[in-house]
Amino acid sequence: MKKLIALLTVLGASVVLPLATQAADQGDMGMSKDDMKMSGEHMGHMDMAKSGSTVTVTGEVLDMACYLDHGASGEKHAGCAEKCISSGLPVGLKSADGTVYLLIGEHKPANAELAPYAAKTITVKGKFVNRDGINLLENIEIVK
Ligand SMILES: [Cu+2]
Repeated sequence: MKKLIALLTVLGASVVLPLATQAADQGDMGMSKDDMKMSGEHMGHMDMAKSGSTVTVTGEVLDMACYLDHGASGEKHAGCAEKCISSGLPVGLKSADGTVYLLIGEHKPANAELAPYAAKTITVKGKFVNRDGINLLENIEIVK
């Protein structure tokens, strides 16, 4: 445990988080043991970001319905993704490290703004939260 905290401190201190504008605070991150295990095994650098911090993430805009159902993403699925997102289905962002985030606005959907970017790569700024293994970026702003 001490070793892990030391590692996180090093990562946080050395801006190894290319996608996060704000690295996690050093030290205990308020995570349970299970969260820690998960970040080590499955998650990229981004996940070192502290829940509640503002981050900037670049990734592909996903239609979560088709992505979760049959892994649909990319160019070939762009048309369907745009339809699905326009219709109000959940929107995601898949970063280069493979981490997927749900995207929402400030207590409202962001689908209308995001639909034109379906299957395209954009950069989004928002408040990062992770609960029960699910990543959320809220109050999002499309940076580019
Ligand atoms: Cu779709």
